Amino acid sequence: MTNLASDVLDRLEAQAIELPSWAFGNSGTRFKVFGTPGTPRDPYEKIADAAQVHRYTALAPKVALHIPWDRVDSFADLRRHAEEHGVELGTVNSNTFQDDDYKFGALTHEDERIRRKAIDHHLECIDVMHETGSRDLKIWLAEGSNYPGQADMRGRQDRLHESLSEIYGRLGESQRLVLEYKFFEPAFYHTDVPDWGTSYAQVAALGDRAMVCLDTGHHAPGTNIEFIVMQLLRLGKLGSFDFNSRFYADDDLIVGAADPFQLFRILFEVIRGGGLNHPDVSFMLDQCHNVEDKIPGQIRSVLNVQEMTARALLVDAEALRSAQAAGDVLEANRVFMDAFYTDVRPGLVEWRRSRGLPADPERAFADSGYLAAIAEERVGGVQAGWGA
Ligand code: AOS
Ligand code: ZN
Repeated sequence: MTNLASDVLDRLEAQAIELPSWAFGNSGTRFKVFGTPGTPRDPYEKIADAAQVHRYTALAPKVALHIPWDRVDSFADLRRHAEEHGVELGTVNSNTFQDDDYKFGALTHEDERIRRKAIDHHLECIDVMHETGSRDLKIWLAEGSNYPGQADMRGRQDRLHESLSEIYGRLGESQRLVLEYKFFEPAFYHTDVPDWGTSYAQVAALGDRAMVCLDTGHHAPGTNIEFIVMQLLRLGKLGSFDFNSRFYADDDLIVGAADPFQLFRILFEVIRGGGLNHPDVSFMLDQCHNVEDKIPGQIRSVLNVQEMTARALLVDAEALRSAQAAGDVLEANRVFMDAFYTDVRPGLVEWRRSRGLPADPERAFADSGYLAAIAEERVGGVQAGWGA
C-alpha cells in the first residue's frame, strides 16, 4: 500500500486535463468507422459526455472544441450548457485540413485568396474564443508536399510567418496561439511544421503569447520526447500537450496504453522543468476511440495521466541529483526506476475517497447506466464523427 505524501497529494489536487470534443464522436481508420449507439449528434451531447469524465474523476474540467466540427448557433449558449454540466470550454482548434481549397496548403498556400480564406478561418476561431472564454487557439497544419521539387519550401515558411503574424495580431491580451508540429501525414515528403524546432522558430518570431504544442504521437519512432519537453520548458515555450499513445504512426490511442514508461519520463521532465500545474502548460488529450467505448476510454486516459504523474512525483530528486553529480550511473537509474515501479494505485484510491469520488471511477461509471441511457435516448439524427 502506497501512502502518498501530502505534498504529492497537494500537487495532484491541482491537476487538470482537457478533453477533446472529437473523442466523443465516432472515428476509425481509413478502412472503417464503427458507429456506437448513443454517440453524440451535436456539440451539446459531446459536452454532456465529457462532463461524465470529470464527474467521476475530478480531473477533466475543460473540453476543447474543433471548428467547424463544433460550430453552433450560439457559443454563449454552448458555454452556459457546459457550465450547467460542471465543465468549461477550453482550447479552440482550427481546421484547415478538410476543404478542397487546401489541397496544396492553407496558411502557406501560393494563392493569396486561399491564404486569406485560411487566415479568416482562424480569425473566426478567435471570435469563437471570445464567446467561449477560451484562452488558447491551437493550430495544426496538414501542409506540405509529397514529391521533391513539388513545392518551394522556403517560400512556404515565409508565407507561414506572415499568416501566423496576422492571426497572432488579432488575439486578445489574455489569449495565446499554440502551434502543433507533426513530422509526416498527410504530406509525406516535406511537412511545413514537421518538428519542435520549426514550431519554436515560428512562434518565437511572433511573441510571448505564441507557444509550441507537443502531440506525443507526432514523432519518429525512438525519438526522445522527454528531451524535447525539457528543452521547450527551458526555453519557456511549452504551451500544451496533446497526449495520446502510438505503436506505429499517429495512432491516437489511449495515453499511457502503449508505453507507460515513456509517459512517466515525460511527466518527470514536466515536474523537473516546473511545468506541472503551471498556467503556461496545458495538459490536453488528442485521442480517438475507434473500437472501445468513448467515455470509459477518456476516463481511463485521465486516470493514466494522474497515475504516472503521481509516480513521477515520487522520484527522490535529492537522491537523484547527488547520484548524478557523483557520476553514480546505477544509483541514479535505480532512484528513477524505484519511483516508476511504485504502485500508487492504493494511494490514489484514498485520494479519491477523501474527495467523495468513487474509488473506482471506471466501475462507478459502468454501474451508472449512462451508456444504456444515451443509447436509448439518442435515436435519430446523425452521429458526430471525424468531420461532423
Ligand atoms: C492531427 O494529427 C493533430 O494531432 C491535431 O491536433 C488535430 O487537430 C486533431 O487530431 C483532430 O483531428
Ligand atoms: Zn494533436
